[in-house]
Formats: sequence, C-alpha cells, structure tokens
Amino acid sequence: APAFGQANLTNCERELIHLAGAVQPHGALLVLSEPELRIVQVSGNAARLLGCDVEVLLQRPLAQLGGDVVERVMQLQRSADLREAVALQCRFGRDDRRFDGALHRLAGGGLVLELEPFGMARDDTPELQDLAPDVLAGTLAAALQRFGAAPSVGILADAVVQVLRELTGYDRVVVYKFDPDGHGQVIAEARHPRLESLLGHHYPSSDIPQRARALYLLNRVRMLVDVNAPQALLLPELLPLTEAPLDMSLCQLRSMSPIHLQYLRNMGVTATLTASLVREGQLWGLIAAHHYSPRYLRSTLRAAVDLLAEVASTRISAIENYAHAQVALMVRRLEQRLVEATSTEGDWRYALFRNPRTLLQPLDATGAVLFCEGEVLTSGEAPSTPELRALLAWVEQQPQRDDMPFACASVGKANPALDSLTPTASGVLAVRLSTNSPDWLMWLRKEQLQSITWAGDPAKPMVNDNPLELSPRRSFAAWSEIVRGTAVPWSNTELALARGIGVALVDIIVQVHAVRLLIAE
Ligand code: BLA
Repeated sequence: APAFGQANLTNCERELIHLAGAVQPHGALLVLSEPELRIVQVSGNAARLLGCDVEVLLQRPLAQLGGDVVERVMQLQRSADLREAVALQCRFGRDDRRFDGALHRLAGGGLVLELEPFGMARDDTPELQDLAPDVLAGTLAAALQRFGAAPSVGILADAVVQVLRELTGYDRVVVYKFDPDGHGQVIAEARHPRLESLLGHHYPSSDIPQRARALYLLNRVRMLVDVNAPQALLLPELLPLTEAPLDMSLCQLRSMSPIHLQYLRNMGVTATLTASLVREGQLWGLIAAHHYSPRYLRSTLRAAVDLLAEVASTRISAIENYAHAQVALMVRRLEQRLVEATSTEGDWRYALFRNPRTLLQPLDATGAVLFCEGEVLTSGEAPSTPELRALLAWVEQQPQRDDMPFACASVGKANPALDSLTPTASGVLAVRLSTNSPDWLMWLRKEQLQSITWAGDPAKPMVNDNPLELSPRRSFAAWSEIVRGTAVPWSNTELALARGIGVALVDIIVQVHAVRLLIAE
C-alpha cells in the first residue's frame, strides 16, 4: 500500500491515510509515554503554539512544563478509558496559555494529547466561538426535537443541513447518502445564496476510499481548517515507543490526504467539516460542510456537531426500520385488495394492474410486467412486447435460488442481446408465480442516467489520471461511466417485498383456481 502522500489515482484506494505523520498547523500534538507522562513525539509547530522549543519539549516530563495540563491529563487517565478522544481544557507553559485539548490512548499504550490555542477563531467567526452555554443548549434542544419529529429521511436531512449551517456558519452544508454500492448522492443542501447548488449530484464510490470510510466509523467528526496551510511534521518521524509511524486514526489534527486536498482545491473549497452518519455499524452517509475561506470551529462546537450527527443517525435507523416493518403491512394490504378486486372484477390480473402506483411505488420501480397464461400485461414504462418476451426467455434461463426473486441491475450488460432494453429496463426484479408454466411478475427500473439531475454536460469526457483535474465534474463523469447501463440496485428490503408479493399472488391464484374448479363441478 502506498505511504501517506505517495498515492496516485491508480492506487489511492489503499493510501495509508492514518499514518499521515503530520498535523494541520492550527494545533500541536504531543505523544506521552505512560506512566511517566514523558513527551516522546511532538509536531513541529509545537514550539510556536506552546511557546517553548521542540528540543525543550522532547523527553521532558509533562509535569515540568507548567500550567495545569498535567493535572488535567491525570484526571482523565483516572476517569476515562480513553479509547476514544476525550475533550479537556488546560493551561500550558510558563506563560499559562489556554488550550482546548483532546486526549486518547494508543492501542499499544501511550497517550496522544492534542492542543489548540484558545481564542484562535478567525475574525469572521467570533459569534460562533463565544456562544454562551445556555444559548448553545437551547439551540441543541430545539434541533433534537426537530430531528426526533422528522417523519422521513428527506425531511430529516433538510433539518440537518439547516440546523448545521445555522450553528456552524459554513458556506455550504450537504447530506451525502451512500447507495448499496457505495456511490453517493447529495440529498439535502443548505447554502450561501451566491453558490451553485449541488443538490441531486452523484459521486462514484472511488471518491472516498474504503480505508477512509473505515476510519470515519472510528473518528466521527473531521475538520480541515485551511486546505492551503502547510502541514507540521511529527518529530521524530517514528514513534519511539513502537519504532513505527504514529497511528493517527483517532487524531483530531491529522493532516488529510494530499489527493483529497487537491480535490477540494479544484472545487474551490478552502475548509471543511465532515460528520459521519452511521446505521447499524455501517457508514450510511456524511454531513459535509464546505467553506470558501479558512474556517476553524472550537472543540465545543465540534462536540455539538458530533452529538447532532449521532442523533440524526439514530433517527435515520428508526425511520428506515419503520419502513421495513411497513413492508409486511403493504404486502398484506395488497393481498386484501386483490382478493376484493377479484371477487368484484372477476380477474386478479386486471385488479393488480388497474392502479399502477400500488404496484410500482412500493418497489420504487419505473415499470412492471406480468406474464400469465401466455398474456403480457404492463404498467408504467416498459419495453415492447417482443423485447419483454426476450427478457422472459433470458430470466427463465438464469439459475434461480429457491423461492428468492431474481434480481439484476444491469440486464444489458449481463446479456448484450438485451441491450435495447437499457433505457426502460436496465434493472429487473422477477418473481415466479408458477412452477409448471412461465408465469412471472417483474418489476423494471430504467437506467439511472435517464433520471438524474446535473448542471452542465455530463457527456464531456474527462477521466484521466491527472490529480490536478480531480473535481466533482470529473467525479460525475467517472460515476456516469460506472453506472452506464445500470439501474439503481435492488435492496434486500425490496427483494423481501417482491418475494412477499409473489407468495401472496400465488395464494390468490390457487384460490381462484379452486373456486373455478368448484364452479365447474
Ligand atoms: C475523502 N472524499 C473524501 C471525503 C469526501 C470526499 C466527502 C471525506 C472527507 C472527510 O470526511 O473529511 C468526496 N467531497 C467529496 C465529494 C464531494 C465533496 C464527492 O465535497 C462533492 C461535493 N478522492 C477522489 C479520488 C481519490 C480520492 C479519485 O476523488 C483517490 C483515487 C481520495 N478522498 C480520497 C482520500 C480521502 C478522501 C484519500 C481521505 C481524506 C482523509 O481523510 O485524509
């Protein structure tokens, strides 16, 4: 794997970003041995920020350096397990400078102390940095209530971006949601009126390497203060406790990957704040804030952002779990409606297809087709009947898993002979209704590219290996290439729903046959 800073666009997926070996210059990092609390590694900017030479700091016990820092650290050693970073405030050095700090313990022992000088807020943010505790508490209480009452992910995401922008003052705040393949989409945005909107934009999974995603599960809030600020290297380069590079996974001050920094510069973004949205241990999405000049948020405000992201994550789980529970209910309702309609209209097939929304909406499909007793019925957007028969023949040949629906998000890629179906049926989800005749119900999804929004010309080719050209536009081109000929993938929930509907239909068909037989007798 490429070392930090050595990655290019062909191998950046594996860059060791947690071994950055450097911090952003707005804070100083000290590694302390335990139990002596001796300073064994420092960032090169410590001299300037802490007011004493690096030579003086290295190998010195923290207790000799003045201020109350050593008491604060020892207090946290006693009261917290420090497997996650814990905030502290302290004074350091002979001149008693004040700092916001964070402390955590390394897996192999040793403490990492990060210190940010108090009152280093930029001129444009004083009102935020000095929020009175009761004002902050009031803002948080109102936000928590608003998040808790959001009935859908869309409404929640809108509340999140509005609250976060108001609280932090960044020029743009978005919620970025991942699909099952890890590609992302901007689903909510609050922005300065002079900025162009990014709402609805898509990005390929490769924009955020797997290693970074894993890191963001551990370290939930990241701040980049100034994309152009020179980083401060750690001294010595290797941590003497282990003779290896310092694992910076949990560091607040970690320098970010140069590839990502270039991406941001190309977008014109100077500062970012990002918080993870996590659902059942997986990265569900990100809250991402951009600023077009340097921006620093005090750790108290970052803690507030952390809390809000945590509450939003919990609410997302609740909303999505509720949606899953609704699936069973929907199947039962559909079944009921079909039974009723069959008795009044005589034929369940027409009952099923009379109201397209009933059939399409629960599966987020753009079309549906029923093959039954040689007939073909369609709803929504669907290919021609000969094309559908070709699709049927292909689906019948696919290996079927017992009582599981057949799902494919890229029919034209799986079988080039069906390429002409791509616009309306890139995706197919099929349930078999009979074991002895080719009766199927299928849901269709059009190609993703047919239904997306993007400002500019998505067809413009621009995928090359030059990091200087990394940008959302290039990302979009890359994403377009990846998803060309594919539909939004079918989720497990949707598979379960289709299966439920299939089972219900088979029941109804059996009943109808039984009734017919009775009448015939
Ligand atoms: C990280 N890339 C990221 C992050 C985002 C994006 C949100 C997380 C940053 C954080 O949490 O602080 C992508 N940012 C976007 C996108 C938008 C945005 C899409 O604002 C759109 C508006 N990046 C690439 C490519 C590579 C790459 C091609 O585009 C490598 C081949 C690498 N992205 C990359 C790396 C990181 C990253 C290495 C980790 C940065 C770090 O935490 O050090």
